[in-house]
Amino acid sequence: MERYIAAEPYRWPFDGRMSPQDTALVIIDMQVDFCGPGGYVDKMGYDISLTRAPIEPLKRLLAAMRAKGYPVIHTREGHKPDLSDLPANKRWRSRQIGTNGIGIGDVGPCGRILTIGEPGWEIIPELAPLPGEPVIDKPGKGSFYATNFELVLKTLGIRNLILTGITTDVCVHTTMRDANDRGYECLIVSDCTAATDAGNHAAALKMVTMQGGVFGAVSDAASIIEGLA
Ligand code: C5J
Repeated sequence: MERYIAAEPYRWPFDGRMSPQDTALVIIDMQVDFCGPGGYVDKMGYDISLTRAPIEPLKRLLAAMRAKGYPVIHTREGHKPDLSDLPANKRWRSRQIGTNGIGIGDVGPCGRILTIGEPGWEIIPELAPLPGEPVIDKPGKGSFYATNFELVLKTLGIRNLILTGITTDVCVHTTMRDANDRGYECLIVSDCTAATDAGNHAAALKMVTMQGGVFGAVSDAASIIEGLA
């Protein structure tokens, strides 16, 4: 049986092959540091109401996909406590914005910023992984680089990725672009993603729809939930 999700610029997936055997929900970096009070994004001076906006729609989509037996994969951006996987330029740049020159690896209100094991690095409780759901720890923006993400996808037999999380223009886009080049069929969910700037969010979604869907397609939580029914 073919199954399609209403999406732009084409109904997704391109060939109607979509089931829990080949499709995963990917939730990127829904961590305290990106959407919690006192976290990294808050400390940089951005408005966390933007990065918190996906929480409610994502809770609905997550519940619907779990109920239908679709695999769910979570990611976390973070660095080892010894910072041996933190490039010097990433650390330097992270200290240029916000207060007191504090950046990645430094102590903030939620512990050391983007550092494995710290409170800010944790996934927010509303979207906590269930036992058995893979959690991919990544030192970079993309989910493939220096991780076992692709091994997990191949082991599960996944071809289609439904991409959610934060931020649309950085970690979600980097993952989507890389996945697209590797042959994965990608769907980005407009209300289950967010950026630190509303214009960047809109632009990142628009980019996907160019050239017939250059990186895949764009949909929203309600359309996906309807398509699963
Ligand atoms: C950023 C991310 N923006 N998860 N990380 O630094 O997008």
